[in-house]
Formats: sequence, C-alpha cells, structure tokens
Amino acid sequence: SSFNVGIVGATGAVGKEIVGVLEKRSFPVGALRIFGSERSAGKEVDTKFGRVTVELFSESSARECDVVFLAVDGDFSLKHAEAICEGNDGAVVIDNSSAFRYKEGIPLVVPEINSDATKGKKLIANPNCTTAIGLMAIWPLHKLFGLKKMVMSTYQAASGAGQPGMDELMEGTRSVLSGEREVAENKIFAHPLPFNVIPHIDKFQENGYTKEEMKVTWETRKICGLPDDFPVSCTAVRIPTSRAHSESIVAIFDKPVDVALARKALEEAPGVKLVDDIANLKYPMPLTATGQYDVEVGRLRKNIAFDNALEFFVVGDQLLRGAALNAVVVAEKMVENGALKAKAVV
Ligand code: 2RA
Repeated sequence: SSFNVGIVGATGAVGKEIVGVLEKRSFPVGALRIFGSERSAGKEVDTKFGRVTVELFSESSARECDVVFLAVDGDFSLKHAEAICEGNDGAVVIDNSSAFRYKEGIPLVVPEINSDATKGKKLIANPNCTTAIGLMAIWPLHKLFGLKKMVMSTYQAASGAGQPGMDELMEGTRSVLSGEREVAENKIFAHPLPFNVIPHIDKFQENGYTKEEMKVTWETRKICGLPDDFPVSCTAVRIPTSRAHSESIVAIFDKPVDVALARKALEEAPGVKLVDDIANLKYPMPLTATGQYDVEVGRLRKNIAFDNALEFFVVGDQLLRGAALNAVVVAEKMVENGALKAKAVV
C-alpha cells in the first residue's frame, strides 16, 4: 500500500534531505504533504511526488497523514508530537529533535541496530547524528567482542547547525579569502569557524562535558541496550567542513580483539563501507563520505594503549545517515513490522 506522508520543516537542511531520501528510496508515498509556519506556507516545493504547496501546520491536518517526519526544533516537537500521534487515528511520528530521545517508553532508533523497538509504537525518536554515525561501526564490533567502554573524539561539520551553519562557514571563508575581513564573522558558532576548530557544541554541563558530548553517552546506552552507567566519553569539536561528521573511536571490549575478524564484520555490516587501504592512501574522509548513504570506516587497528581494544575512524554524512536517511529507514522498518499502516481510505 502507499502512505500519506507529512514533513514539518521540509524547507530546512534536514527536511530537504528527507524529501530527497523518500524519492531516492522510492518509499511508497501516496501523497506528500509539507507543513510549515506562516513564513513558508504557500511556498511550492517540486518533488518526485508532484509539486507540493506548503500548508500552514496544524495538528489536525498532520494527524490525517499516516506518518509525519518532524525536522524542526525540540520545542515544536515537545508541543505537538504527542498530539499528532495520539489515538488510533493519529499519525506515526518520527522526530528528529532531541525532545523525546531520553524519555522512558519512547524508542530511540538506529534502524540497523534496534528497529524492533518500533513495534507497536506511534512516536519514535531519531538519534543525534553524531551517535548514529558512530554506532553504525560500533554495533557490529559490539556483537563480536562485547563493548566494555568507548572514547570518541568528533570532528563535526557546520551542517550540524543547519543551513545557517553551512552559510556562516561558506560566507566567512569567502570574506577572509577575499581580504574583506581579517577574521570571519560568527553568529551561529561561538567563535569564527573558518581556519579554526571549536571544541564546543551545544551547552556546557555541570560535569564539564557539553550536551552534544553527553548525547553520545546517553544515546549509545539507550540504543545498544547498555546499562545506565556504561562508560562512554566524547569530545565534540566543530570543524570547517560542510556536511560530514568524522569520529575517531577507541573501543575497549570484554573479549580479545582480532582485526581480521573486525574487518570482516564491518564489511558485512549494513550501512557501512569499509574504506581501509592505507597502502593506497584509502581511508574515510568528508570529501568521499558526503552525499553517501553508507558511513565510511577505516584506519582500523589494534589499539596499543589498552588491552582488547580497537581504534578506527568513521565518517558519515550528517544530513543523511545522521538524520534524514535514518528517519526514512525507520519508517521502512515500521512498514515491514506493521507498526506503520496506511489508514483506511475514507
Ligand atoms: C551538531 N549533532 O552537529 C549536532 C546537532 N545536529 O550540531
């Protein structure tokens, strides 16, 4: 059957990618509806599903859909997500914000890892992009050797702050290269990003970590079904690239590790492309991972500082694997497991 699909925030960076992924994966869209604020209502968006006129968002109109993707901020989700999905005639909601990720009873899903958690559910939380990208590589290794602790250092693209973040990077770089400015202007990021790195993403917490870093800790535990005190430490850094996040990961396991076995597991893992041929200078990079559905994994080696540990480098497109692709594959899995059904045509 085909599904009536709604997107809130389809004119933003993630929302645009959700339309693209629905098109590319030929998701069975009966009708596509795009909801927005007064500012975007009336705009026309050309899609493979036809020219769509942006409708002013209302809970009642969103509820008419079979599934609604939320690509807006957490405040909007907190206010409307539950009203859109409640009751049998509500819509399934797949929320890209962090509003419900840590809430008991709301599944937080990387579909290649824990799509079963969506069975019988109406509201699904998409993980933080940084978590989703790293766990694509961690999960197959966890199944093989039993993850014991993890340290992640990230190098995150400007797209994490949406189109405004990408625009600030490009415009700032241009202004310095043209000689207009000594140092680029910064409004979105805490400091100028061009020719710089900023070890600060989201708000600082009491424990000295940022919320972005703690999201990796909290979400790894929930998605992988690990204990609430499972040791995960992250340092999240913004770097001047446009839309792919890179992550250096040290993973310590319960069992002795075998690099050849690890390579084989990564080669066979869904959503992962092993790019690891140092003799030919092949390793993951934003340059090659951008626009790809699979995350690139490489620089795989036995860690020399800890027992039973592997070290590797992962790069994934933050707007795709980090958000839009993850959300659409969640919907696909929900169609497969019956959690997403097309409403009876009235
Ligand atoms: C960032 N992961 O990169 C966060 C939110 N998208 O800014």
